[in-house]
Amino acid sequence: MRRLLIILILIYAMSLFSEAYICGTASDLVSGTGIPGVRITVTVDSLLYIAYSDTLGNFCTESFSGVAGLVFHKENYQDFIIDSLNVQDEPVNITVSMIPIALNSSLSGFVYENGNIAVPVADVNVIVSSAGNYYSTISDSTGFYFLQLMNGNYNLIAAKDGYHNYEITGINLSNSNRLINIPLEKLSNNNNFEIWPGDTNFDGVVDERDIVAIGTYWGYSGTSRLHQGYLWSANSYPNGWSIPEAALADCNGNGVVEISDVLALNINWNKQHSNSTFAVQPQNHYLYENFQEIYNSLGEGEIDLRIKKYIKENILSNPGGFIVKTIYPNPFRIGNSSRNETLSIDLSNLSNSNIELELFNLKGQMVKKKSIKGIEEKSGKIRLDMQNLNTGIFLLKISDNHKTITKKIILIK
Ligand SMILES: [Ca+2]
Ligand SMILES: [Ca+2]
Repeated sequence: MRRLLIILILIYAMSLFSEAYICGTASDLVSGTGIPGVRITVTVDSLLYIAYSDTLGNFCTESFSGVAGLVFHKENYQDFIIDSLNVQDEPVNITVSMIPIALNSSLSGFVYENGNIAVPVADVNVIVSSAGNYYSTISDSTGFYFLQLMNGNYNLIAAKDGYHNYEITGINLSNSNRLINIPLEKLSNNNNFEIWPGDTNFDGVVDERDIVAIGTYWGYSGTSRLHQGYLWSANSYPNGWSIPEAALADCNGNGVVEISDVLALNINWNKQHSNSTFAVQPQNHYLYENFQEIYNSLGEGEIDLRIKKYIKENILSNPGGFIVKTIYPNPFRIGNSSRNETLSIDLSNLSNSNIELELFNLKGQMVKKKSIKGIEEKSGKIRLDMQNLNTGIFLLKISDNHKTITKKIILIK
């Protein structure tokens, strides 16, 4: 009894001095969702602790202090092992991505620009096919793509607007993981932009809509322009920007998109040029916080107030932008004339804006286009006529004034 009491006191004393613990999330590398029921075995010296992740994949170990070894184990996943993790006075937060072993091969690599590994290309559609089955993913901000696949022979196509497609045929996967880097080459016409300081969307006039590209590419940097400043004249496009549209947002040409570029809208407000042949849409999804920062830094002058009003009504009131709820049917079956050959795109969280649909084949050629202006409803269905198309993979680009979403559409017989 007395001995038990001493042990209890010892355990209590240890808990007083061992404040640190490890918490975190175990998630599936492919789907990104949390994995419930992962057994986390923690070994510290000769002590052993076991914890399990909850329904969301979150876990916390008991308190301890020292250098721990961790093993994450769950059926149908490769064990995830951390050899040594030093846990002293502070709680440690970790995220582990576990690799499913239900499928036995993977294809991964980096998409980078023109053979230059230092410039990753994000948002590239990587589509692989084998015997009529298609699998796809989109490269992340580091250019990394990952696909878990069955054994077999695959063809790969990487596609992104503004770049030549890249194709590889006959990739053999058999119980092994392949790393294939993809060099993407830019289409040369990206360098044909002229830069008029303030007209960031290149529609020929400086107005409040030009704030969208500045907020979208806030903080982006590239090479500076030959002639810097706000003078209303055509400047040639400087090479060295990973996203060409971001160079247009660098209004003063100092090589970075920041607050001084907003000044170009004030200085050149309502000025026009007739050199625009097309308006440029920002390619990436905008970050709400960037527009909030711009909004907060604007003053009370007439032009500033107009820009603020535009930001408030079109962006801040609509955080996250529009959402594509469903696209139906996809795969789309063609060649049956008794059916109504339209694709139905169900959108929500719309702001009062224009929606543009553009359908591209994998050669980058636009095969269908539809514009709808002045939408007042918050959600709705848009129908796209799909007649006269062949089977294959198509990319549907859905844009409003400040966001673009690209979805893959498969046409089958
Ligand atoms: Ca403009
Ligand atoms: Ca700048």
